[in-house]
Order: sequence, then structure tokens, then C-alpha cells
Amino acid sequence: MSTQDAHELKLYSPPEAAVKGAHVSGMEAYKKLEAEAEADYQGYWARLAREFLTWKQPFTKVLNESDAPFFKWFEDGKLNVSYNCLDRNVERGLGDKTAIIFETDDGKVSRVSYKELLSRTSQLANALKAQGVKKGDRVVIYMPMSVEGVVAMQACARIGATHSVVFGGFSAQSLRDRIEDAGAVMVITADEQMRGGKALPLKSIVDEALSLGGCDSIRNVIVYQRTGGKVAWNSAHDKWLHEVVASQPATCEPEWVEAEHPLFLLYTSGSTGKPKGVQHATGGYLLHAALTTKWTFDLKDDDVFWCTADIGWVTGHTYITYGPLALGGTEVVFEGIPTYPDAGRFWKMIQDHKVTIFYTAPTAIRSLIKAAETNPAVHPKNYDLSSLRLLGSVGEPINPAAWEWYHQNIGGGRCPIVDTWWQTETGGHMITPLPGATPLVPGSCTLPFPGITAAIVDETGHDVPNGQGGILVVKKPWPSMIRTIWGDPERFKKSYYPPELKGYYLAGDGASRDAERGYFTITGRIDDVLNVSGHRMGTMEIESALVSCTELVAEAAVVGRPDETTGEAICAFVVLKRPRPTGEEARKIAAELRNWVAKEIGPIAKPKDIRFGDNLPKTRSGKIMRRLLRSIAKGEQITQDTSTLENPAILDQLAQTN
Ligand code: 7RM
Repeated sequence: MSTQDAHELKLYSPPEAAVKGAHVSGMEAYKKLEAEAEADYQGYWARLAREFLTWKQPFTKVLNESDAPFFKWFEDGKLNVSYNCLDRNVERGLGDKTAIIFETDDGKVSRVSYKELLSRTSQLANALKAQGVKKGDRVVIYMPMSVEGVVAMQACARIGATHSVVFGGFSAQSLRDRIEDAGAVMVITADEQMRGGKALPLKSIVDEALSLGGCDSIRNVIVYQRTGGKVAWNSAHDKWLHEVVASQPATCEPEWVEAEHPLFLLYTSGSTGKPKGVQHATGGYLLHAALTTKWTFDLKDDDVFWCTADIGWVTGHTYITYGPLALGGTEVVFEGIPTYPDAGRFWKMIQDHKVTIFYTAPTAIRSLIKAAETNPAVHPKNYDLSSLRLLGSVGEPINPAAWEWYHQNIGGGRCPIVDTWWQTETGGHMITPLPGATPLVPGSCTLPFPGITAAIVDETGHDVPNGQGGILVVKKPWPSMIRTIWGDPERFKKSYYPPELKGYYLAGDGASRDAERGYFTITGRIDDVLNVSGHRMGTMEIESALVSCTELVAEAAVVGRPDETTGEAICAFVVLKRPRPTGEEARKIAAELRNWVAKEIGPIAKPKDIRFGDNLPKTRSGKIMRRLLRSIAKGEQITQDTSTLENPAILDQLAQTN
């Protein structure tokens, strides 16, 4: 790949091999698509929706803006997602093609063809119907990474049930909250999940969630037997998955739903309150899932695609369960973790399965860099990674040093890296390079996906000139956008369409564009949302979890601080109901509180640092000054104005680590 200096930024032009035969080949092709969308926005999306999706009933209306910001796309069209991902590929002659290469935590490999995926999905769909699940019902999926997890999602889509996948790392309390908020009628789970050689319970967490109350809507719990580990059984509502599907036929007529029918809810953290149920629609979402998989990953028939995300996150939804299957692709699904049995696992799997397109998160890359530096045996140079032709990054900003390492050591200097910026709410890629078109700058997600009107504005919604930072917005609605927050349309409006932004979608990130190319660089969240290892966490959620430990905690404030490996780390400032502890006692209580948070939310929310104070820095009107806490967490000298502070002495105390 050719490099040249553009000011101090390195520029990587797409290599010849990536340009040739690419679905979007060359910058002119990209510009042509942008121009098409600009000239006739609705016509552009309508053309793609007809090309990429098979409709049972074609749509005649494209975009309905009459109830903005509650936009509707393709509203009089009808389709079915699972038909588009499975039946359609079988009908096209891909029945025997491998859809999924599944590898377990302990390295067992199995292959599932499109034909088989269709019959397993149909059987489960029939079983769900037999259990009384109907179109529009919500089904919570709390599953390990598995073929069954993908099948469960597809089966819901097949019968028009709205799934809500909850990541297997969330606690009983978090699971309970989501079941209650969604009013789910069923949970699909597994006895246990295997991660890093350890069996971790799932079913017993479901049992605990149900016992916490508020889950009266649940009628059945379907349990996939993954390990055969012991589980408690409530014969009133527990059923083994293998038993409920055994008697079901392997065909099931898809439920043809309106394009706006809710395909799924996915809970994500916001700056205030409980996680919100992001609601996605069927038609627009599937269009963008398929379209971005094709153009951003340049997916071809003979590719082996591997997205390492969990199906519990939006990345797993769009780039495991839906996008690659909608295109008839072959993909790897992995049960385990990148560091088991050692930190060479990803590289070994790329070698074994001849992966051609690899999509992972910067936090994984950074931790594997560290591992390779400390243990030469797991360095990627020990593996044959020559099958790779394209790399991707998602979830958080990728720092240029990690980018260069990824490019050189994993991509052999020949594979473009698509740094894809998007969110749970956007459904799919929004700002990203296209590998056969866009020259790359490490650390920049480059340019909007064709048709996506991303821009940077100031607090009043006015465009900010290139070279300056501002608020990242999307000016026009797009097909795969969030439709509402489940059960809380007012919160949807308030969070994403604040009146001062002139009807633009507010992403919640800060960004800038460089003066020369207009390339976007994401600078991070502008709200109280943290990004820890690519996982979104609300500071308020963690604070609520801490203060819910009423025996110990009087008050808590949570901020983020930069972390070399995880991007951001959670830092909690806590005032106890007892005198401020120091030394051994402080460490003991900190450990207790970390476990408490893990129990309340999940291990991913454990604060890395916990500092104790007699008080928190507050203004005279009683507001906690988080800006100061952020500086303290970073270990910075306080240079800000502290004159409005009621209790300035507290700063020195909080600066002390345990
Ligand atoms: C896909 C996903 C969304 C938040 C988003 C950003 C951050 C995601 C990038 C990124 C810089 C990227 N969904 N983010 N991708 N920041 N560069 N390529 O991550 O809903 O869980 O998180 O993640 O802050 O707002 S998410």
C-alpha cells in the first residue's frame, strides 16, 4: 500500500487489489453514489431497497415525514427478514453453501448450511408459535454466542415477534429491568455459557431475574442445552429447546410484516436514567444491514467474514445475524474469548478458517498488542494470515498507533482498514471508508456512507467549518435509524431531536473534520456516556448502582478517564456512610463495591478506580463538579477555576489513590 505524508498525517491510498472488482470501485464511484442521493434522496434509497430486499408486497411510499421525528420508511411494503436471509438464498441455489462456521470455546468446529439454518429457524419458529408467541410479542434472548442464538433471533423475525437480546454478561437485575420494560412474553436462554474454559450460568440468572419480580408477562423460558450443567427446573414454564423443536415441522410460512414493524429492541445506555430500548424497524434496518455489509466490507460470494462482536450488541445483530446472511455470505461465529487458550486465538482462527474479512474492536487489538509484546509465542507473525484482504474496526476511536500495528501485523500492510463509526441507534455504518475507494488516514473514520448526511454543527445547529470541532449530527432521516425508545417516545425526542438542532439527529458524539479532505475524526461522547472497551455505560447507571448499596454508600459520582487498553476506564468517587477509609480498609471496601456493581449491572460496569472522600466537590448550589472529578481521575493538576466550589479542600483528598 502506498503511503505519503499529507501534512503530518499519513495517507494510505486503496491498493490496486482492493480497487479492482470492488462493489464501490474508486473515489469516482463513491462520489457518483453521493451525487445520486443528493439529487434524489428518496429515489436513491428506494432503488437500493428494491435491489437489496425481496418484498412480498412492494412499497409505493418511500419516506413519510409527516410525524417527524417519527419517520417511516417504505411503510406500505411488506417483507420478512428471515425470508430475506434464508429462504431467498436457498431459492437462489445457495442451500448447500456454508452460512456459519461455528467454533466453540474449546475449539470444536461445525458448519451450518443455508438449508440447515432455514430448517432450524423454521422449526424454532413453529415451536415459538406453539408456545403462544404472536406477531408483535417481545421475546428476550439471553444466550451464549452460538448458532442457536442466531437461530433464535431469526425465528423471532420469521413470526414477527420482536426480539430483545440481552448480553450474557448482564446481571439478573439488568435482565429483569429489560424483561419488565419490554413486557416480554418469553425468555430464550441456555443452561450455561462457556467462556475461556469456564462454564458461566445463564439459566440460573434468568431464574434469579424472574424471582426479583416485575416479570409477570413471561409465560415460558426456553432453554438451549449447551453444557448439560445442572439447572433448577420450574416445570410450569421451563422447556428444553431440543424438546420443543423435536416435533415441529422444518418448514414455516414467514409472517409478512409491514416495513415499519419492530424487528427488535436493543437496550443501550444514555446519559440519564435506565437503559433505553432502542426500537428498530424491519425494512429500513435490513436494507442498511445488507447494503453496508456489501459496500463497507465489499463482501463477495467466496469471502469468509468474521465479526468478533457478541450478538448481545448491535454489531452482532447487524454484522452477524442479519447483514452477512442477507447477502448469502459465509461467516465465522465464535463462542469464546480472544485470550483463551492464549492470546493467539484470533490469529489461529483466521488461519484455520481462511478468514478474508476481519472486524473487531480497538480494545481487543490493543490488548492483543500488549499480549504479543509480552509473549512472543502469541505474536501474529507465528500465524498465516495471508487469507485476509480487509480489516475493520468498531466501537470506539482507534488510536493511530493501534491502527498502524493492526495494518502491519494483521493486515500485512496490504489490507485496508475500515474504521466504522455508528451506534446502536443508527442500525449500521454511518461514517466509514469504502475499501476500494477511500484513501485512509489512521484514526479517522473518513467520510459518510453514501446517502448518509453526517455533519458537524455548533450548539445552535449551524455548520462548523472544516478544521473545527463540534457536535456530530445527521441532517436527514435514513432507513435504518432508531424509530423510537420503547414505551417512551418523549425521551426519544428529547435525546435525539433537541429543538435547538433544527431537526437534525443528535448522535451524542463530538467530532471534527480536517480542513483538507473533510475527513471525520470522532473525539468521543459529549454526554455522560462512557465507552469502556467499546461498551456503552451511563455514568448515572453506575452511580445508581453504587448508591443502591444503602448500607455503605451515601453518595457517588462516576466519571471516565482515558485508559491505554480499554479506551476509557470507570472512576468512581464515593462518600461512605462511615468515616472515610484509608489503606487496607479502603481497598477492602473498594473491592466490595466493585462486586456490588457487577451484581447490579454486570462485570463490564465495575469501576477500575474507587476513591473515597468525606464529601464531593460541589458548587454552592449543590451541583457535583464533574469537570473537576474528571481532572482528578486523570491525575491532572487542577487549573480550572474553583472559586464557585463550596469545599475546595476536598480536591486534595480525592486526588489520593488507595
Ligand atoms: C457500533 C457501536 C456507540 C458509540 C458511539 C461512539 C463510539 C463507535 C466508533 C466510535 C469512534 C468509531 N454501537 N464509536 N464506533 N467512536 N470511532 N469507529 O459501537 O451504541 O454500542 O456505541 O461508540 O461514541 O456513539 S454503540
